[in-house]
Parts: sequence; C-alpha cells; structure tokens
Amino acid sequence: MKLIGRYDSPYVRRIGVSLHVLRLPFEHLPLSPFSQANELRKFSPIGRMPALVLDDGDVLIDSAAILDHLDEVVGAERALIPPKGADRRRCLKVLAIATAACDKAIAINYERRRPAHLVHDAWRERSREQLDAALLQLESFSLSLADHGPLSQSEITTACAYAYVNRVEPDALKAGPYASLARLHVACEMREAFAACPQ
Ligand SMILES: N[C@@H](CCC(=O)N[C@@H](CS)C(=O)NCC(=O)O)C(=O)O
Repeated sequence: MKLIGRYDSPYVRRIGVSLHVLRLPFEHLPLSPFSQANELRKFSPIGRMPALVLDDGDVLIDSAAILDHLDEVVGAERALIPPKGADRRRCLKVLAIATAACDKAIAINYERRRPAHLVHDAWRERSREQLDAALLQLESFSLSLADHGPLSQSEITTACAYAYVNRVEPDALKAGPYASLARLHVACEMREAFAACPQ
C-alpha cells in the first residue's frame, strides 16, 4: 500500500498512525496538494490528501473511507472502530466532532493563504466559534489513554485533531478548559505510532 499526502494534514496523519497501530506495511509518499499538486493529482485527481493506493492498484480517497477499509482488512477483532452497538455509536460521534474541529481549523488556516485584502474576517470568526464548540464537545467525552492500553480510532483522531489545532490555531486551546484533551495529546504523542508520523 502507498499512503499519499503529508502528515501536516490531520487526515493523512490519522491514516499513518492507524497503519502503524495496525502494523500494516506501507510506503509513504508525502506529496503536498499545493506545492506538488500535479504529482498528487496523478493519484488523487481531486487534488486532496490523503489517498491510499492499494496493492491491486485501486485508489481510495477520504480518510473515513480509508479507515473503514483498514478495519475491514484486519477484521473485527483488531478493528480500531468498534463493530457495533453503543460503543460504535459513541466512537462515530467522537470522530464526527473531531473531524469537524479539523475542518474548522483547516478553514481558519486556509484563510491565511489569501492576500490580506481578501481575508474574510467574519468567516474566520465564524469558523473559530465552530472550532471552539467542537473542542468543548470533544472535551466532554473525557477520553483517556491507559499507560500501555491499546489506541482506538477515537483517541487517534482526537489526538491528531488536537495536535493540528495546537499547530495552526493554538489560541483556541488556550481559550478553553481542555485538560483531558491536553492529557490525551501528551499520552498519544509519546506512542511509537504517533512518533512515526510527525506533523
Ligand atoms: N474529508 C476529507 C478531508 C481531506 C482534506 O481536507 N484534505 C486537505 C488537507 S488537510 C487537502 O487535501 N486540501 C487541499 C485541497 O482541498 O485543495 C478526508 O477526511 O480525507
């Protein structure tokens, strides 16, 4: 398998971390959708990362679809998203909120790519309010990681989201009472799978 995209994207990073946690071998091609758009589009014509090239040449895009495939490959026993019931529902809720936080932080970050006179302050503020709401909801799940406990997709995606927000919009984290998210972040970043995918 080939993972296309850079770990400075929380979506690419959650795939890289998951591949490491699941001990699935892969090659990493850290292409940028901006500075290496033409090369990346050979794998992902829409020009977004991540993409996963399977061994039979098929290409998957969108991190949720890729995670679903990886869980299927390893089977229900090792899957990172619980297979059914209340645990699955809770996990999917966490993932929806964590990825919403990513989307809003990305929107804020992309505003910075515009020439100054085209920056839309009202849109940036709206995105920031939505990011704050997502972080508050994420904190309310009180996710934690036992010292040597296994990583599940809830923790992987939440920690990738936190690390991304911490890099591109750190003020959002200073603004809130996010003690359990901060603890999860520290615990996850110490894990081998996270260290193998530096953002
Ligand atoms: N829903 C998608 C989001 C992917 C996404 O937003 N990727 C960003 C990087 S974080 C990207 O490729 N942006 C370039 C672009 O959209 O032009 C997923 O989960 O894979």
